[in-house]
Amino acid sequence: MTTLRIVLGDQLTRSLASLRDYQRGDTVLMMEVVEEATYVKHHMQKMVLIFSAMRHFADELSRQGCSVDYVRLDDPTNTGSFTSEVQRAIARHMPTRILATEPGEWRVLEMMKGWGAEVLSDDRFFATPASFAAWALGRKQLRMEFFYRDMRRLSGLLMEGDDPVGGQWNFDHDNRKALPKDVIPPNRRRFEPDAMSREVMEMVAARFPDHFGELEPFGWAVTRDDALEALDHFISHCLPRFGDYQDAMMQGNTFLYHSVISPYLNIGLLTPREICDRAQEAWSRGDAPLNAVEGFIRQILGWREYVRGLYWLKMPAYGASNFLEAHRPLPAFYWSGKTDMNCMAQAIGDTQRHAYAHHIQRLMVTGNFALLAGLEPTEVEQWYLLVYADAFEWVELPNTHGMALFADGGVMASKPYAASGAYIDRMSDYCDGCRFKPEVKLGPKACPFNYLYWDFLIRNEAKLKSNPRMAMPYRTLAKMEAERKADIVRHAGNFLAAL
Ligand code: FAD
Ligand code: DLZ
Ligand code: SF4
Repeated sequence: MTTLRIVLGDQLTRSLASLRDYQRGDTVLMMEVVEEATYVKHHMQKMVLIFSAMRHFADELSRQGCSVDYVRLDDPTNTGSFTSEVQRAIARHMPTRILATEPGEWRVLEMMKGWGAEVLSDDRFFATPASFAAWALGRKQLRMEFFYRDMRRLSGLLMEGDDPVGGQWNFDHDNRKALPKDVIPPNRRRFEPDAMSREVMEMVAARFPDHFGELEPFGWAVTRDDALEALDHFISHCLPRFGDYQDAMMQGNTFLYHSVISPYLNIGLLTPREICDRAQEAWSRGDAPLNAVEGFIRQILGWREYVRGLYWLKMPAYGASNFLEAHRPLPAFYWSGKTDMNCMAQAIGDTQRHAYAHHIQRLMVTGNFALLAGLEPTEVEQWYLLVYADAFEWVELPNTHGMALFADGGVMASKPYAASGAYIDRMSDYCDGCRFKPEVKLGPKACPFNYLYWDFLIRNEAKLKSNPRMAMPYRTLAKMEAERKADIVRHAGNFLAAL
C-alpha cells in the first residue's frame, strides 16, 4: 500500500494538500523536466530559482524522514515530460494511490487528467475557484474592489467587527506619490547562491544559453527560511512607505519599497495568510501606517485572489479573445532593451537583470506601450510569462490579457490603462535621461507615448467611445482639429512602421 505524492515546481509548501498526511512507505515524486523548462524560454534566473528551490525542498523533506524520488534534469534516463515521468514512477513504485495538487496552469491540469491521480484542491489561497465562481454568478461586472471587501470580511483581516478598520476599505487616495529626490529606498535583502544553487546555475548556463535574461548576479532566496528573512526585511524597512511610493519609478532602483516576494509566494515558499498576518501585526504594533498596510494586503488578499478566480472561471477560452484586434508583432527591443525610449529601456533592463519589474513598470510602461502600439496579445503574453521570476499562467494571463491589454474587452478592467508620456514623467525620473521630451506632442523630439495615446483613441473609437470611463478623453478628442488628428495619425503611423 504505497501512495505516490506528486509535488510540482510551484508547489513547494510543506502543508501542500498532496503532502499532508504523509505516511511511512509513501513516496514523494518531484520532477525536473525539459518540457516545463522550454514551453517558453524562461528567464535564466527563474529557472535557477525553481530548480534550486525544488532541490532544497526535496532535501528538507528527506531530512524530515520523507522518501523522495527526485528526477533531475541531467539524469540520462529522464524522459523530459511530466506525463512520461509519472508513468516511469508508477512502474518503479507500483503505487496503490496517486495524489496530486491542482496545478497553476490549465495546460498542466489537462496533462494531469492522464496520470490516474486524485487531484486535490490547492488550498494555499484564501478563495477557491468554486467560491470565486459563486461570487461571480449573476454579476454584470466582476470588479476587484467588491470581491476584496468580501475577502476582508471572510478573512477578518483589518476588520473591526463588520467594519473595515479606519472606517474605509481602501486608502489609495493617500498613496501613489512620486518619489522625492531626497528619499533613498533601503538596500534589499539578497542571498548569495550556495553550492546547490551554483550547480544549478552551471546546468542552466550550459543547457539553456539562449534563454532570456542575465543569470548573474543571482540573489533570490531558494529556501523558506531565506524567503521569510526577505519578508521580515520588507516588513521592517519598506512596508511603512509601501503605499506612498507604490506607483513611483526610479532609474537605477528596481525594487523601491515593493516587497519583491511574488516569486516566493507563487512557488509556495511563503503563504498568503502568513504574509498578510505579518503586515497586519506591523500595523497593530504601530510600526506601519494603515494606508501602507491596507494597500499591501489588498494586493495579496484582493488582486492576487481575484486574478486566480478569474483565470479558472474563464479558462480555457480567456486568452483567445482579441477585443481591440491588435496584430502588430512584438518589437525586437522587448528582448534586447535597446530603444531610445528611456522608460522602456529601463523597465526592460531591470527585467533582464533581475527577472523582476514592479507593477507600474509592467502595467504603465511595457504594458502601456503594448496596448497603445496594438501589439498582438499572444506575443505580449508569452513575453510576460517568460521574463518574470513570478510568472505562472494563472496570474500572468489575467494581468496581461485583461489588465494591460484590454484584450478581454473589459472583463477585468473597467477601462484600458492607456496613458501618455505625462503619466510616466509624473511618476518617474525616466524622462530626464530620454532623448524624447514628455511635454512635446509632435515632431522629432515628441515622446512617442503622446501621439501613440491619441492614435490609440482614434483607432479604437468605435470600440471604446461608449465606455463611460472613456468619456473625458473622447470629449477632448472631439474638440481636436482635423488637421492635428491627421498629424497624430501620421506620426504614429511612421513610428509604428519603423518598429
Ligand atoms: P508588491 O507590489 O510588493 O505587492 C505585493 C504582492 O501582491 C505581490 O507579491 C503579489 O503577490 C501581489 N500582487 C500585487 N499586484 C498583483 C496583481 N495585479 N495580480 C496578482 N498579484 C498581485 N504578478 C505575478 O505574481 N506573476 C505574474 O506573472 C504577473 N504578471 C503581470 C503582468 C502584467 C502585465 C502586470 C501589469 C502585472 C503582473 N503581475 C504579476 C502583478 C504584479 O505586477 C506583481 O505581482 C508584482 O509586481 C510583484 O512584485 P512584488 O512582489 O514586489 O509586489
Ligand atoms: C516553470 C517550471 C520549470 C521551468 N520547470 C519545472 C520542472 O522542471 N518541474 C516542475 O515540477 N515544475 C517546473 N516549473 C513549474 C511548472 O511549469 C508549474 O508547475 C506549472 O507552471 C503549473 O503551475
Ligand atoms: Fe518614456 Fe516619453 Fe519619458 Fe522618454 S519622454 S522616458 S519615451 S515617457
